[in-house]
Amino acid sequence: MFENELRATAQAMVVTGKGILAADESFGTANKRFQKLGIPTTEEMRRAYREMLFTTPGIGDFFSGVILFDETIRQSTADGTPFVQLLSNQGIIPGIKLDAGAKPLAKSPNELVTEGLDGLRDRVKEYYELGARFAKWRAVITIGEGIPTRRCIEANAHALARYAGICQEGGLVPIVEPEVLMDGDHTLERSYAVHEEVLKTVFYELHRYGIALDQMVLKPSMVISGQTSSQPASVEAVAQATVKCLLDCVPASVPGCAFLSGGQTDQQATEHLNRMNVLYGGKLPWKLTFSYGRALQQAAMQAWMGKPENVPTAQKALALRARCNSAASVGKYSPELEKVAVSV
Ligand code: 5MM
Repeated sequence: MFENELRATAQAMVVTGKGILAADESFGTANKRFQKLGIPTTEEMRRAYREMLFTTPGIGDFFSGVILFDETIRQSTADGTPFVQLLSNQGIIPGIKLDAGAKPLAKSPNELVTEGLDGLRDRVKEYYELGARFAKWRAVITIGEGIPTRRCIEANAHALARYAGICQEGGLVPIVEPEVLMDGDHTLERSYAVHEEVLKTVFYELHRYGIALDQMVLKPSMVISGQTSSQPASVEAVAQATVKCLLDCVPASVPGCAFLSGGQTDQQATEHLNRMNVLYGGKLPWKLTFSYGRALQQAAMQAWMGKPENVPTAQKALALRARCNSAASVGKYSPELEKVAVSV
C-alpha cells in the first residue's frame, strides 16, 4: 500500500550531498550528556536544546532527515511551531526512534538484545499520523572474549527484521542499525569478521521476513579497530575495509548506507566517510552518507551549555559539522573546510 511512498522516502533520505542528524537520544542518554556539562536535565532544557539544533539556519541544505525521540516529536518551538512542521518546512524528513533500548540478553553475559516489538504496530500508526516518515531501531553487538555469540547476533537480527516489516506495513521507512561497538582492543581484522557475520545474518533475516530492500536504509558502524587497540587502523585502511565488507554483505537494491559515528572524534568520522567516497564514490550500488549523533552534536552541545546567549555559537558549531559531513558524503571534504567560517 505504501510501496511507492516508501521507495521515494528512502531515496530522499540518502539524496546526494545530504545525510541524517540522529537527535533521538532517549531520556537516559540525553540526561547523561547534559549532566556531564552541568546542564539541568529537565524536559524544557531538552526541548530548548532541540530547538537550537532544528532552527540552525541552512541545515536543510545538509540534512535529509532528523531522527527524533518520542518526547521530541511531540514538542514545539517556544513560539509554538511543532518540531515536525519546523523540519518539514526546511525540506527535512522527520523520523522516529522506535526501539526501547538494548537490554541484557538472558544467559549471555555482557551481551545485549534490543527490545520494543510489543505494541509496535500501534506506535507506528501514531507516529505516521504525527508526521514521521521513517524510523530507526538500533541493535548493539559487543566484541570481546567469546562474544558476540551466534545467539546474540541472531536475536538482534530477528528483532531488526520484525521491526522493519511492521514499519513498511505502516508507511515508515525502516533504518536498520546493527551497531558493532568500537569499545575494546580488537584489531581491524576482528572488526571486519564480526561486521561480516552480523550483516550477513541481518540480511538473511530481512529476506526471511519479506523486507523490501529498496524501501529501507542501512545504518552500519564502520569497520574500525577497537578504541584501545594497540594497532589503530589508518583512515585508508578503515575506508577500504568498510567498503569491502559492505560490498560483501549489502545487496545492491538497498538505496544507501548512512553510517553512525559510534564514538569516533568529529573529524575522524568525517575523514573516514570522505575517504570512502573519494576512493569508491560513484562506483558503488548504494550511497554512502552519515547518520551521526555525537559527531554532529557534541561541539554544538558544548558551545550551548544550556544558555540562550550561546545559541548562535552552538548553531555555528552544528552548521560546521553538517557542512563538513555533507562534503564528505560526496568525497569533497578537506581539513581546510574546518577553518572556513559558517554564517548562521
Ligand atoms: C549509535 O547511536 C546512534 C548514532 O549516534 P552516534 O553517531 O553518536 O554513534 C544514535 O542514533 C543513538 O541510537 C541515539 O543517540 C539514541 O541513543 P539511546 O542510547 O538513547 O538509544
